[in-house]
Amino acid sequence: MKIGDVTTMEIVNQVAIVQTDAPPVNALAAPVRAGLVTALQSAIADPSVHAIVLSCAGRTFHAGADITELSTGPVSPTLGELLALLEQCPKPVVAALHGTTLGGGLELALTAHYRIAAEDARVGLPEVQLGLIPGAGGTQRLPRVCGVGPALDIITSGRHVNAGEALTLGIVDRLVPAASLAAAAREWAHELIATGAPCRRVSERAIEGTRDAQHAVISAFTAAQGKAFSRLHAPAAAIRAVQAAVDQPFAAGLASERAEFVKLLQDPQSRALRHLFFAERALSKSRFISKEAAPLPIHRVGVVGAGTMGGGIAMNFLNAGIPVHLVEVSAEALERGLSVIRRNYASSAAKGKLTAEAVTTRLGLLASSTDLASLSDCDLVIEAIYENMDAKLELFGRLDGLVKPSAILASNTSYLDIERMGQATRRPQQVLGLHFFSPANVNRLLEVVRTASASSETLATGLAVAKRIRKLGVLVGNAHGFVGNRMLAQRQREADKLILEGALPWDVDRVLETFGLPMGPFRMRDLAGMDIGWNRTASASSTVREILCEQGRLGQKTKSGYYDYDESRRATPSTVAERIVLDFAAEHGYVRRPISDEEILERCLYPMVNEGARILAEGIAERASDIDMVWTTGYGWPVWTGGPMHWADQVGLAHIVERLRHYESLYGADFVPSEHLQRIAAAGGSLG
Ligand code: T1G
Repeated sequence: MKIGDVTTMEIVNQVAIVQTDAPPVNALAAPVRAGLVTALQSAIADPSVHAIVLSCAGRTFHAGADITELSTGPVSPTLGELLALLEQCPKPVVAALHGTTLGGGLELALTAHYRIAAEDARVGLPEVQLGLIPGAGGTQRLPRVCGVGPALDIITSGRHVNAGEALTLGIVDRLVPAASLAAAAREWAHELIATGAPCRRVSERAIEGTRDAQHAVISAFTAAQGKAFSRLHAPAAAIRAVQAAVDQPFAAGLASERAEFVKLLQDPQSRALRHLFFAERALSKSRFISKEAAPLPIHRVGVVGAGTMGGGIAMNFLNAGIPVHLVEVSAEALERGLSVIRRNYASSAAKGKLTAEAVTTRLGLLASSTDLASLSDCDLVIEAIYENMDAKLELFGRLDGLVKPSAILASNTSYLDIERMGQATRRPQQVLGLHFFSPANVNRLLEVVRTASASSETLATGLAVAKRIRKLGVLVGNAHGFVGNRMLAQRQREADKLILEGALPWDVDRVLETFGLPMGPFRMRDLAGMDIGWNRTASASSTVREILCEQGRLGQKTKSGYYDYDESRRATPSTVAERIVLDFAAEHGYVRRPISDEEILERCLYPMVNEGARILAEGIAERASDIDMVWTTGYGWPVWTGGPMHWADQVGLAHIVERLRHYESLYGADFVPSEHLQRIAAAGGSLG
């Protein structure tokens, strides 16, 4: 019978079967909590009920608290109130877990007296990924079922634990095939009744090991993390909460956990990470893709160009089990490309990341030739040839005549006009950009570039392909540099100017790496290779970068660039590079001056925000949060700031506009605040 909006309860042979049906993931929102409280109260009061089963319909048992509610105040019955009622229930309660039982869902299950799970279920406490810690007893109960060490690992990593490991750790008591979970849970409840089983409360259990041993585990774990958690607040809070579980009685430990949780709830880091949680899920919704648009099935992929990018692109599809045909202009170039792919797989196998048979399977899906016609049966062909528009136009024209009518043609270009490439074919509606980021087989970002002609089906296919090869697909407009590189250019320009005006490359890198970027612009150039886009014949010592290339200082691969590199690629600021910078600045009339870290940061990042505002105003990105996803996923922008646009909103747009105007007065047009940014700032609004 219906107990609440999303809750039903059936009483069958003295067992109350409570089921929640609140798609999409049975999040523990207010109606769900209210239904469970009502059901428990009713079952407790009903003398015909001797045991209770808690279950969910749909794809998963409760996947956590409702994250959307976290930004608003708690609504009664709170999760804490529900779990207190559950904990004190005088009749045995069995939680039947399937799907992904996460966060508050697992905390609810741990408060039940017994736990049975489907063999393919997963459990976890991923709150740290939201900048939080479990706030409903997870840090107190998990150590009591699996010990301090595994609890610290699970809570501070937020990782999912598969059913087998959960059984081994004692998080769940029984595993059954998914199809028989409901029946097995019912039968177990009957068994508990028949055997007079107690209400086994986790809160009443002691944590395994002596107090000293538990402290030793916590100390060792903390030490082992090193700097892994240095910038994030939640993991350290989680460790403190687990420490409280060890040192304090349950009720006091629960209060300590609550205090840590409430503090994190207000923490800007958690707001930023919760922003990114929803930002990622918004990506699949686009006004440019009709809801009826069905992605084209992709059974075979062609890749033209077996260079660094082409080879990496091909690996993504091989890794997803999709056959690839790789084409190059010559046998030598093809062999070079194939050997890089083989070497990458061999390296993964050597590191234990792939088994030998997995490598064999993947390479078995790879065909190659120097003949474009061999792509005739591909459903998707991606060109990854050199960045030359004429060459790409000619290639698209040839491909158009060779591949099947339904095939989609994609370009991996970093900044060229893909609509023009589409117009070189008779199928512009089936042409789009698939802009991979180096290293193509590792970097999770994929800009799916929407041309004016591309159909909904083509765009839907682009996003579906991204998901299938485990990339984060961000739909972007067809403008020079799309989103990521267009904003990156702003930062690179300022970085190059700053080292002539008074800073040195390692000053700029230090400031941006201290901000949280994994690598500053100069260290990044050394890594990628200084000679990308460098023309040896035309090079005329016109920039510091040209001079470094002319002197063979191509970066890490030559053990010298802006930095010098030792055998293990450790970087040291190069006195040679410093001399080149200083001489170049002198020859070009720069009067060097001390430049503050604040100026370096503002001049590198605020123009990026400004460009992001232009990108939004032009519709090249549909949402500010899309830009945040591009930068946090593809460039390592620190997730705890939420991405450049969320971060700008926190810094304050009026302040950013004021600082841009200040730099405009000193350095001119590069700093003119965009119309969009000024308008939002003046209105006291936000980009996101
Ligand atoms: N709250 C609200 N909405 C949620 C949600 C949640 N916990 N989880 C998912 N959704 C929505 C999501 O926004 C999307 O909506 C749809 O469900 C499908 O999600 C006290 C405080 C469960 C593994 O962190 O990891 O408990 O876009 O696309 O790929 O200690 O969702 O369709 O409108 O991701 O199949 C802890 C977060 C919360 C789990 C399913 N729990 N969710 O993945 O689908 S904090 C989590 C996930 C907490 C307590 C604390 C995944 C998933 P829409 P999806 P999926």
